[in-house]
Amino acid sequence: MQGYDAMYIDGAWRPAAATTSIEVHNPADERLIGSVPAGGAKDIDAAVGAARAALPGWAATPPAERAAALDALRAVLDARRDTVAATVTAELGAPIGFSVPVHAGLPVLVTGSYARLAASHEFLEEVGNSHIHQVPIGVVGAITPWNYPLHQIVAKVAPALAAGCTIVVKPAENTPLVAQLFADAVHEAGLPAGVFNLVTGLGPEAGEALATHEGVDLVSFTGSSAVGSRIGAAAGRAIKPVALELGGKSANVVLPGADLTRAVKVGVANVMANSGQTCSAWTRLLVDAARYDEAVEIAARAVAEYVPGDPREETTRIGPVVSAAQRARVDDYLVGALEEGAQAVVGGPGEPDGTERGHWVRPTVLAEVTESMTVAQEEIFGPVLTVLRYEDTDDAVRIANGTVYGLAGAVWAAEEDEAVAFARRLETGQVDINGGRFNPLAPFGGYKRSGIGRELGSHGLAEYLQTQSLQF
Ligand code: TXE
Repeated sequence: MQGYDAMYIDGAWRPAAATTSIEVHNPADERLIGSVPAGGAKDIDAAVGAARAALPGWAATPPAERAAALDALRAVLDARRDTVAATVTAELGAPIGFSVPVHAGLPVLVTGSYARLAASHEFLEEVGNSHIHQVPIGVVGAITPWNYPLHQIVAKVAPALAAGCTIVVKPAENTPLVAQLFADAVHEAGLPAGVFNLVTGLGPEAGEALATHEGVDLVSFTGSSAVGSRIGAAAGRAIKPVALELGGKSANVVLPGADLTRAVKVGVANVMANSGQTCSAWTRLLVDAARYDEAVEIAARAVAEYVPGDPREETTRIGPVVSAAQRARVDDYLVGALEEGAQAVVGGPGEPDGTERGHWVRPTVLAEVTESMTVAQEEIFGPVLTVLRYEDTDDAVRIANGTVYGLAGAVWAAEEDEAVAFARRLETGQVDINGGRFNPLAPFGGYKRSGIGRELGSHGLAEYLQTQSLQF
C-alpha cells in the first residue's frame, strides 16, 4: 500500500484536518494500491495560509537562486524516474514503456526548462521613459487532472516557482500517489517551507475550496470543460485571473500528395498513447475522398496491433482507461456512434477478450464518421480514432475548425510550405507539421473552448507574472 495519510503543508507532512480518505485502485485489475486523505476546506485553508506566509520571501529570492532550486528539483525528479513511472503505471494504467519516457521523463524536461528560464528571463524591461517590472502574481491554486498526473502538476508548479509565486496543488483523486511522490521530491530538493503545498481530496470539496479561496490570487486548472467553466465563473465573480486548459477534438489532416501511410500510422500512435486520454490527441483523421478507403485500411491494421495487456510489461502498447466512469463514458460514445451511422472497422463497444477485471475498452477505428456526429464533436478521451472525408482544401479547413475546441492538430503535405499555409488557417493553439517534434519551450494551450492561457516556455511563465510600470 502506497500513500501518506497526511498533507504536505509548510515544508512537512502534517496530519490532515479531514478524517475521511480516498482509496486508490489499479485500473488494470481494480486492486487497492493506496490511500490518501480526502481533504476539505480546513486543509486548503492551512495550505493557502502557508503559501501566503512564504510568498514575500520567495518573491524576493533572486531569480538565479529560484533557478538553482528548480534545477535541484529537476535532479531529484531525474533520479526518481523509475519510482515515478511505476507509480503512474499502477494508478493510471499507462504501459511502463510509455510511463518511463513520458510520465516520468517529461516533468524532468519541463522542470529543467524553467530552471533555465528563471535564470535568463528579463524581469525588468526598459521601454522609453518607463521601467516595466514583472512581478509574481502571488499565491497560485492549481487543480490538476489524472491523465498526465505528474506532468500536469509540473507544468503549473515549475513556471509558478520560476516566477516567484507560491502554490497549493490539489491533484486528481484518481492519481494522488505520484503527487505525493512529487512533494517528497520538492522536500528533498530543499525548497523553502510553504513555497509548495499539496492537499489531496475530491473536486467538489478540496478543489472547490481552493478555486474559491480568498487567499488565492490565480487559479490554474486543467480538466474537463464543465469544471473549467465553473472555475472560470467563480474567478470572474472574484475578479481574479484564471488559466484553463480544457478539452480538445484535434484534427490530423492529410493533404493530397502527403505520405498517407506515415501520416495515418503516426496519427494512430498519437491517439492510442495513454489509452487516448490526452487532451491534445488527434482524434479526427481527415482524408481526401479519393484516399479515404485506403486510409481506413491503414488505420485499422495499425490499431489492431494495439492489443490491451498488463501495463507493467515492457511489450504492452496499451493499458486500461483510468476508471470505471471513464470506461462507461467511452463505451457510451461508441454505442452512440454506431447508432448515428458510424462503422467500427476495428474494436467497438464492449470489453476486449480476456479482461475480467479492470477498466478496459477496445482500441477502435470509427469510419464513415461525418462532422455532425457526436463522436466528431465531443471529446471521447479513450483509444478511439474517427475518420472523416473532405472534398477539397477549403472543406478540410472548415471541418477541422468545425468544433467548439481548438487545442492541437497536425497537417501532412508533400511540401512543407503547403502544410504551413494550411496550418495557419486552423483555429488551434498548436499544429504539428509533417509529424512535428515536442518542444518544451513552445506554448501549449487552446483557442475557443479549449481554454484560456498557455503553459510551457516563456508564455507559460507569463501566466504567473503581472506588471508594474514606473514612469520617469
Ligand atoms: O475531470 P474533472 P474528470 C476531460 C475528459 C474526461 C472528462 C472528465 O474528456 O473524459 O474531462 O474527466 C477537479 N471544483 N478531461 O471527471 O472532474 C478534480 O478533482 C474544483 C480533459 O476526471 O474536470 C480533478 O482534480 N475542482 C482533461 C480535476 O478537477 C474540481 C484532463 C479534473 O477533474 C471540481 C482530464 C470542482 N467542482 C479530463 N470538480 C485535459 N484537459 O487534459 C472536479 N474538480
